Amino acid sequence: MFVQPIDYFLVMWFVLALASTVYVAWDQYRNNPEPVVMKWGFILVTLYMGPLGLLLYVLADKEPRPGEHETFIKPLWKQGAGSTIHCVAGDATGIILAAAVTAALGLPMWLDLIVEYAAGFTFGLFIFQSLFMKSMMGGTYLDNVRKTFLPELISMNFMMAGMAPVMSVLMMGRDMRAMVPTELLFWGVMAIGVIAGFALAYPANVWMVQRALKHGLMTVRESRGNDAHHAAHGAKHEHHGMRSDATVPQLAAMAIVSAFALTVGMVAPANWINLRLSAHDVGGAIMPPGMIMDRDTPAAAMLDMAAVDPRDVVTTHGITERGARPLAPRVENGVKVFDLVTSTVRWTILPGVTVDGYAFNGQIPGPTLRFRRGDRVRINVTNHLLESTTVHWHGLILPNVMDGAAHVTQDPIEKGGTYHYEFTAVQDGTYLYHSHDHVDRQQALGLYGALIIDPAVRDPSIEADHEYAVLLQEWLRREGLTFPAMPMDGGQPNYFTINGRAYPATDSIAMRVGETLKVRFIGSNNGFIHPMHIHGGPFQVVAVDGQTLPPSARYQADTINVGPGQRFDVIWPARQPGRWLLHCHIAHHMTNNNVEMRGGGG
Ligand SMILES: [Cu+2]
Repeated sequence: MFVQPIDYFLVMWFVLALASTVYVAWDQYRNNPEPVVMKWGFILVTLYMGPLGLLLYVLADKEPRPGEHETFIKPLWKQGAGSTIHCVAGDATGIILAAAVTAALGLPMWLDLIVEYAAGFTFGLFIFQSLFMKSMMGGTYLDNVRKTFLPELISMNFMMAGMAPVMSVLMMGRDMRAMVPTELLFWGVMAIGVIAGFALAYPANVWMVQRALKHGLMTVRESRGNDAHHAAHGAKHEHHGMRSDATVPQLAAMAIVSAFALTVGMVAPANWINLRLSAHDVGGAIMPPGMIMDRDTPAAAMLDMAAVDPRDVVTTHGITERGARPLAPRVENGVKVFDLVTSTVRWTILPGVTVDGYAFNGQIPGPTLRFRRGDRVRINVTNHLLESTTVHWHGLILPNVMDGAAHVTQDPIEKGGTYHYEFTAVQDGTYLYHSHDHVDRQQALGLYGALIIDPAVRDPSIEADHEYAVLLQEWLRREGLTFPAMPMDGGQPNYFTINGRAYPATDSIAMRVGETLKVRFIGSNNGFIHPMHIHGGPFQVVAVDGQTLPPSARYQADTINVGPGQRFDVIWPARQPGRWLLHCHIAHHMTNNNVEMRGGGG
């Protein structure tokens, strides 16, 4: 539930709002001499506006000392506030109920706004004004509908002119949990919207009360009997007694301006926000800071770049848990069988720094699968992610249906499903496996691993005393959330890992002078090229993309560009004693969140 700091604030706000509402309700019914409709107006508005509603109540309406209500509520600003309360209570209730229903139905935002306006207006006019006020105003229900139509329209227009842009901008902002009624943030946005609507509707209400178009605050003393109502306006207190002196041009101009404000509030956000999307499309997604989201950004793009929801994490792995651990196959009828299971995990890349990612068998990178050329292998992939996935065996020659390209060679593996990949290894060398469904997102979040196929016949010229595979990845972690890193606005990474760890939490390889080390560089990342460099002299490149180079084609280098999907096997001799670095030569990739730690990072 607590995903962002604002969630703590929201809990505080709603506790205050509930406490304020309970107080206002208690005081209204115990002490305050005013009509039932106003009691409920203040109760609802305090529920929506929290402590601000309470403040308004005690400053403008709560009887300060017995018998003073009549004089206390006389000032025009209080009358205007009462009139606005009245409008907001009805309209906002309609709008909020409609917003919850339209979100549940998954209507696009633009239609949400229209339904909300209609619901707010209907609720305000037909129920809150006409029905509840009938007892106050006298006359028939239809008389009341007719009389209150124009004032209600003007007030509602201004109310929605304030509320609509707040809803559009905040619900479809960076944290789209605001679109989902089961999230506190949704109710927080409603509260801000009501406050904005109140502020915009207030001036018009002051004018309408002044011109006797609307009722403001009133006093009703129960003890004096049913017909002893005392309106605050002295002479205007009798039934049917409201005679407005507003002129037709005044009313027309007010109505036109309110309609213009409404149009701006409803339509203007569509310049910047994709109002065709619905809560079903993108509700709950939290977008990275700096991502460009405009009126054309499709829902799929938002889902692709959205943070992993920390509430989806099923297991947490500390700094002692390693990725890329060798996975021993079991042999069934001569077939080497591996089981891979995907899930959402919290993975530690540095002491105190975790990422929320997608893992095979709870590891980032996934387990290292190693077998021999000529082996028959079967890999059962079970998907426990909340989204579909597949696995592609990068660089392998195999039957098309085993290639793992979602929607191309197979249907994606849905949540809870399993796909059996089976093939015979006809190559040897360094390969990799990775997700091939929403690759942009899933591989960047950790769905990759090393695939090492030993030659059928040993070749001492490509062997070394030590061996180490380097699987590269970029990460974007901000505000406590992990987003898939990608070369796109808002997607730039700020952490870089080798085998799921950033320096100085990376591995060291202990060797003696004269020994050799075979490094298998694997471009398991998918957005950036990393010029990988080893200190202490050149290495020999002996294989490229799994293909062993003939001796005449092997070459010396000390830096090699490892692009996404590429593999290079290099042999590095330890020539001098000491500590020698292996790192990416893009200096920024040697930092952790832009910080160099103990001489490096990443
Ligand atoms: Cu790099």
